This record gives sequence, C-alpha cells and structure tokens, in this order.
Amino acid sequence: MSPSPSPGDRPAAMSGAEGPSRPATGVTPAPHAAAWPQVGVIIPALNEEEALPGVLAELPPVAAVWVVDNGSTDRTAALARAAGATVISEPKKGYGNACQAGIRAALAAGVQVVVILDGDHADRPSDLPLLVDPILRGEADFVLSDRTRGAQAGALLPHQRAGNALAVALIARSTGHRYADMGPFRAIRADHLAAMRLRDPNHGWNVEMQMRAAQAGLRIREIPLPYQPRVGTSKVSGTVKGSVLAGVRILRSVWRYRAKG
Ligand SMILES: Nc1nc2c(ncn2[C@@H]2O[C@H](COP(=O)(O)OP(=O)(O)OP(=O)(O)O)[C@@H](O)[C@H]2O)c(=O)[nH]1
Ligand SMILES: [Mg+2]
Repeated sequence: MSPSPSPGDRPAAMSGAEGPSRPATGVTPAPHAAAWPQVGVIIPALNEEEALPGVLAELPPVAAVWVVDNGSTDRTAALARAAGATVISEPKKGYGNACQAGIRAALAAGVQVVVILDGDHADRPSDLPLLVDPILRGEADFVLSDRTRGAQAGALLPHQRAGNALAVALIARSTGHRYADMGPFRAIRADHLAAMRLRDPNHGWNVEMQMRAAQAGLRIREIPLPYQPRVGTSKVSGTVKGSVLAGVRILRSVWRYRAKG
C-alpha cells in the first residue's frame, strides 16, 4: 500500500459543513485533495442534525464519505449533502443495516481502508489517522478505538461499561481474542471487510464484526482515544429501553456469531 501522510501532518477538514462544532482539535481548513485517498468513511446517522455537521467538518480529507440515513425526520441528509458527503437512503431500519449499506458502497468504490464512525460526535473525527495509519503501514488489519481509558465523565455510562466488559469477556471465551472495548470508531482493510459478509441488522453488528475479525485471525489493534458525551439526543445508551434492547442484541450476537462465517 502506498505511504500515508504522517499523523503529525494534521489533515484538512471537509469543506462546506455548517452547524456547531467542538473546540478546535488542531484541524487545518481548506482541503484541495484527499490526504487519505485510499480511505472511505461510513457514518450511520439517524436524526443527527445537531451533531453531524461538526463530525463532517472535523473529518480529515478522505476519498469519500457516505452518510447512511434510515429515514431521518430532521435535516440530517440535507446537512450531510451540504458538507460534501454522499447520502445513502437505506429503507431497512437499523444500525447494522445502515452500516452494511455503507459497506456495500465503500467496497463498490474500491477504497482500500474503510472507516466507520458514529454521527453523534462522541468520537473525534480528527483522530482518524491514528486508526488508519497502522493499516496503511501494513502493521494491522483492523484498528478500533478503545474508549475505556479516554472517555470523559458522562460519555460512557456505568451500564455501558459493564455491558461492554461482559461482551468482550464472552467474545474472548468464544474466539480467544481479548478486546478492551467495542468502540464504534474503527478502521479495517476493505478486502477483510468484504470477506466477513456481515449481516446483523442492529446493534449486534459491531460484535459480529469483532468476532469475525478474531475468527479470521486478523491483526487487531485497539488505540486508546478520547470519547466525549454525544451531541444531540441520546437514542440508545441514555434511555432504559434503548440500553436494555441494545444489551440483549449484543449478547445475542455473541451467541449467534460464535461459529465461523
Ligand atoms: N442510519 C441509521 N443510523 C442509526 C440507527 N440507529 C443508530 N444510528 C446511528 O448510529 C450511531 C450510533 O447510535 P447512537 O444512537 O449514538 O447509539 P449509542 O452510541 O449506543 O447511544 P447514544 O449515543 O447514547 O444514543 C449514531 O450515529 C446514530 O445516529 C439506525 O437505525 N439507522
Ligand atoms: Mg452514541
């Protein structure tokens, strides 16, 4: 793979994004060309008009950004287009379905590395090079953010930490690979992603991906990164119903995907 710019050469953000953004993270404005031309970013987003413009504004210049929308009733799609992203409208509801629609687009576009990032601005998009560069250097196949050490107060709630700890313990028992976390901000080589044939329609999809990666013997790396309280209204972890449902789906996924492919 071709060499990437050094992480110190902090990239420019996508242009044209409107809306609120977080305090400066060292991002330089005004891109001319993708500094990460081999990389495509997928952002599942459901009613994220408050958070998404800031996410897109802080994203380093990559080959393409796909925002996958499942029928948002706010300005998510319009703001994504205004910021230069490609919007995919996925009729099948669900976090996993949205990610898979994005993955299909990214694989069809021929990018070498696929990044998945939530649209709620809990992760820092400007950290993308930290996930991507180990893959472009040929040192790793799958790189995830580890939120367990760098989460700000209130960003990872106690029941999320407990649920994640249980899930990663069960994944370790099933696959032999011990993850620290199930961070949603992740980068993977496109050829390995294609081979995984992910199918989980909901919040079990990242468990499925982590189990498939371990079962395939990929070189997996977790990078401790900051994690901030999300922008906008919590739909999952901040509600009892959302948390219970996501927890059940995650644990069910560990059981469902225990056998290879
Ligand atoms: N397209 C699409 N995106 C979704 C769906 N559910 C969640 N998302 C997006 O997926 C990302 C993760 O969902 P979140 O609601 O942030 O879930 P969470 O991080 O577990 O919990 P909170 O941040 O507390 O709500 C966000 O960008 C959401 O907008 C869905 O059904 N369709
Ligand atoms: Mg979130």
